[in-house]
Amino acid sequence: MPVARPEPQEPRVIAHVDMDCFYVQVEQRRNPALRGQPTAVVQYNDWKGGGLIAVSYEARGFGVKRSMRGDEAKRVCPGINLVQVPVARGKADLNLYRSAGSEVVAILASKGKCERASIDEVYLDLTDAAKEMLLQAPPDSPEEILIEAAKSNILGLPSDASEKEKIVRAWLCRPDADSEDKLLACGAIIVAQLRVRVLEETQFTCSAGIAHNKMLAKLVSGMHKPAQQTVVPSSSVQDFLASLPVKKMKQLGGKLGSSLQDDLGVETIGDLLSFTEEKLQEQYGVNTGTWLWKIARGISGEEVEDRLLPKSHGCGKTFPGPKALKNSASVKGWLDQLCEELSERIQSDLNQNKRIAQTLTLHARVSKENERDSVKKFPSKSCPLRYGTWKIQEDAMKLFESGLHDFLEYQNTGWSITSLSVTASKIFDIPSGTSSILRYVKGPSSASSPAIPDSSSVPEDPSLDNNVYVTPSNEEQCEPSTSEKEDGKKYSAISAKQCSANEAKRISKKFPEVKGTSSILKFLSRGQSALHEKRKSDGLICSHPGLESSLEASRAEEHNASAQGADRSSTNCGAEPSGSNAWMFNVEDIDPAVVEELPPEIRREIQGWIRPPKQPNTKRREFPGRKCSCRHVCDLCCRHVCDLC
Ligand code: TTP
Repeated sequence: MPVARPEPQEPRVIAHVDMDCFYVQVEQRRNPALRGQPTAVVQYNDWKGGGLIAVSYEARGFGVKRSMRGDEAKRVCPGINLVQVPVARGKADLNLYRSAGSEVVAILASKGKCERASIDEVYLDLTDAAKEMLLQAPPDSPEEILIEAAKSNILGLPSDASEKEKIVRAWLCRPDADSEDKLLACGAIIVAQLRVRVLEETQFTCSAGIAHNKMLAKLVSGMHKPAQQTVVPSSSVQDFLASLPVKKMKQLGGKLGSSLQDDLGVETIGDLLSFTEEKLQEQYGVNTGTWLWKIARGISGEEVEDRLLPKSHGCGKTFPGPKALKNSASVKGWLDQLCEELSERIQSDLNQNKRIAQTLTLHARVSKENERDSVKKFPSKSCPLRYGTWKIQEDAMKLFESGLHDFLEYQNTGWSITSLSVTASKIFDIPSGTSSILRYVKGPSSASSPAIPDSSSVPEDPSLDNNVYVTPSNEEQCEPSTSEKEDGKKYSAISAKQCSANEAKRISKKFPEVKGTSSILKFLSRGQSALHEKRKSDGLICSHPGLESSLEASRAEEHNASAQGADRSSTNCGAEPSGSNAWMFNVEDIDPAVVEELPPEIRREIQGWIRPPKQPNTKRREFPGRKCSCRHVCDLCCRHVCDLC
């Protein structure tokens, strides 16, 4: 649910940069013969020529659209080149595109705070860079303006004038401009410079929006594609929003947007101006009401996050129609493959970025035989993440079994799975001074590397204890079997035989109590409790049974739920269980960018959870004649009727 954030005191310069037909450009760089040709990238599933996921602008000129399949695209544009997405483990392998995106991010991040918003999108906070330019080398001569900046589209200026470029040059150098516009002009020049660098260094073109906030920058970045940028001066915000259809706004594409249309007759963002803040709050709650009132005026306080790396990693696969999985063996086969990929990705994140993921979540789309229209969803399940491919595979399978148990409610019926995914979330930077732990969680073979060790197996942090642990000199030597402390006392890392159930229990129970633990354990334990407290206060906690108790706990919960006549939500959110081995995860830990990579059905479900949290709303309201049947997380608890339906 949208939240109105406080506005910054000072004007900011924010850019949203979006690559043009990104996967196509990556393929064109791999095969330059495709440059300038109508080209599309198609899914690995080649039914009817495969679904198009990226379409070049040349192909778009022939009427080819992303919604088409390859066969249809060929009918519309016989000369089209169809390139298949690389495949690994029987599913799309996006690594090529991910690393191409990282190349671009590395360049863009050189000028200010940079938030990687998806595989091919980035937000930049260029306020400091723009201020510096204004102080050191303000644009004062139209002739000296970089050509790419002179080609900017500036809202409010005539866009089709024959002398557009001249007008833009003059606007960028206006001596009588107010300070906001001067900063924006500097921002436009900086973005143009960055886009030129991206082209020179990666061969990719991109488009951008430059405005005083994220919302406006994002709204205009795709306005003039490909390879162009659009600037939103404050003076043109009202005109721009007046005609902007509500559904174009990021958070208004779904039920809130439909409610605005159906219940208030609002078609454009500008239409919202006729409602007072109180009226909007009365209708949609304090937070959403204020947020709507502000966006109608182009106000948004959302900050650019300093984040170049994803908040989570996810791997998913869909099994449409006859490909649906109907038995545990086939689920295990696919889960093993998904987990193998996930394991490789978190291992490489650990090795390269010194980041550690803490939560493993399994999502699935399941229907019961003969009950295809049932609204009951498969409950997503989470547990502490243990490093090592086979451990992730084992835990994921247990999560699946636990979810299936809840889903089937003791019925002895057949089922069929149309999508599966695993996500590693709650990723933390490993604090400095904990390098020895890295030796434990990484290893030459991820399949043999251990879980995050428990307190009994982790070397003490030298900074905290006199028992100095000598870090092994290379990875091979520190295979996680048995190591010896200087005092001769042996300790072992978690052995392959130790089961996941104990792991869940140990991590959630022991961390806070461990004396003289390594700093990573302290860090993790601190992170846990801080997050827990925060989520409790936010009313955001989603409780997921630890592995050991998942079946028992879910049975008990189920019993409770049925006793209360409550509908268990698909996110398994609910009152915090009293069991000490409960494991908490926050849907906010899942990166929206990663969600984009998941199968569409799962994506929709998760996107329902990861809307920004809403503070408790004291004014409860109802839409007459409507009953909630959705699975939104409401602002009081997960079993209440949600605010939007
Ligand atoms: P987009 O940025 O949505 O689109 P695009 O870059 O292809 O084209 P545009 O110039 O209009 O921005 O998506 C980025 C990449 O993400 C896209 O190249 C392919 C991939 N993608 C999918 O795999 N599935 C999808 O449903 C979408 C929308 C994109």
